Amino acid sequence: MKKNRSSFLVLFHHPSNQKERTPGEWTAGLWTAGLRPALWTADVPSALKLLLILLLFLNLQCSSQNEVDKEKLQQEVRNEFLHSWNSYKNYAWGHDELKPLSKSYRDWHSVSLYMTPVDALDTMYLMGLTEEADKTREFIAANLSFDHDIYVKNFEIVIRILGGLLSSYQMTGDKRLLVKAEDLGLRLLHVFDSPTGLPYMYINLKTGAVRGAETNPAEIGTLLIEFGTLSKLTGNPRFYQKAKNALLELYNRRSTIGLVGSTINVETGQWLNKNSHISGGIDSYYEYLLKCGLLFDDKDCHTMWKESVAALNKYLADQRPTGLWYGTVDMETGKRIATKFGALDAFFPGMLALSGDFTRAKALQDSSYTMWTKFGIEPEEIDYSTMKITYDGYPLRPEIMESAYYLYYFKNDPVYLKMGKTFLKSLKKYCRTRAGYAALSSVQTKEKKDSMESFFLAETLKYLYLLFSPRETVDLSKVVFNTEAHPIRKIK
Ligand code: DMJ
Repeated sequence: MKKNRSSFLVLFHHPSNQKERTPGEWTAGLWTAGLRPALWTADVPSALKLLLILLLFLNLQCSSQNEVDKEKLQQEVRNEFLHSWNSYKNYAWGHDELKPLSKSYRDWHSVSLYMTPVDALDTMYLMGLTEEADKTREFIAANLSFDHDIYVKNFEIVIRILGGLLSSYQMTGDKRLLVKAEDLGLRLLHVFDSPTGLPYMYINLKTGAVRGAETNPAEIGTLLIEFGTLSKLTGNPRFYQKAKNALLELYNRRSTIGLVGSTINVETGQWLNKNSHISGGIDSYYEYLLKCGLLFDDKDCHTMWKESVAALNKYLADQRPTGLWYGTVDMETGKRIATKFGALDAFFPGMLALSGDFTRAKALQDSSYTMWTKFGIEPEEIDYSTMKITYDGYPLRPEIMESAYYLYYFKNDPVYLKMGKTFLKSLKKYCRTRAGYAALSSVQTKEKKDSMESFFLAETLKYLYLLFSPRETVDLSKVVFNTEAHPIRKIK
């Protein structure tokens, strides 16, 4: 147990920050490097001396305002995590989610699956909240059970619960988490029992009965990181095979121009909606093509990603005066149907960066940032041809922070730290409550909603924390994040 834990934490150490030189420091450096005495003793008229001193002072002021104190911001994010987590503990302990306005709770089903604790556990370890994490891990190990007669959404349970258990198992070596993950995986396997092998949307955890034949690429294609890792850790190849087969079956139903639609029937394999985009319902299908190639060195995934992203860049990418966007087109013809982009689409700059396409990644992140700053905080969806909101509301989503993290990780450009600072400031200004953080029902009125999704602790605050942390905190050559930000270590 100890061996596993220490080997994983190698990827999560916190060396002291290597300070970058800011313009302010360079100026101050000139003083210590001898400019000051030279200026002071030179034969310069007093008025000019005064002017130079004033300019120097203004420069220092300006620089310190632009400077981003990473360590301070990292601690600030950690404090906000603790504020949210303690509020969950005070008002919703043992339930799936905190309701921050009514100071109560919400369960997704008739019994709790401890969505928030399982989702938040690896964030605590990453933040160094070890004592709290260990207590939470004990609670999960003692209480989490899947032996319930409830229908769950396969996708959500896989990314939040299975992903959370696997990641925390890899971090701690606590076998009890792996046993639970395997139990869950075995219960979920029936989801693939369709005539095509494409998974149904819902499954009964006790009986294995399935329902929901009409589903989408994200729910089909966002399973392989978790199921594949389960195979590697348990030695049972079925998990990998079933999830990989589903991915291939979906990919093989792409159009002749290489795109997938929004809705498909898993029994007939027919497309029911042919709108193609990178938003909710499709987004993480593309994410997993890329990441499964990286995590498992799976050549099929590499090929599927390369061909898919080429089609996305050719048909969905839309360069406008307002910036680069990715809109909606018909999957068969490539004809543009809508000019919509939203909070969920904001994951894509991160994927472009992870795949090495920094030009598009930077441009698209700039567009996402415009969307955030135009309204003070990002709306769920805008029409980028008019820059008007088409879907109000902000459910505390992480994608824009996720992309800032990847871009900063690879490019080390302080502009992404400044973006992060803005995100944190807006979150605190508009979403913070006395009991945790609340979603917004409208980003225009800033009216709050009684909801704090578990991904706020699993993803939003984790990516913000990592953005301000030393680069080495997570080694992206050894670790891949699942779509719920659970770090999964490559297994040889
Ligand atoms: C999370 O559950 C996951 O990131 C998923 O891929 C998309 N939606 C939410 C966050 O916005």
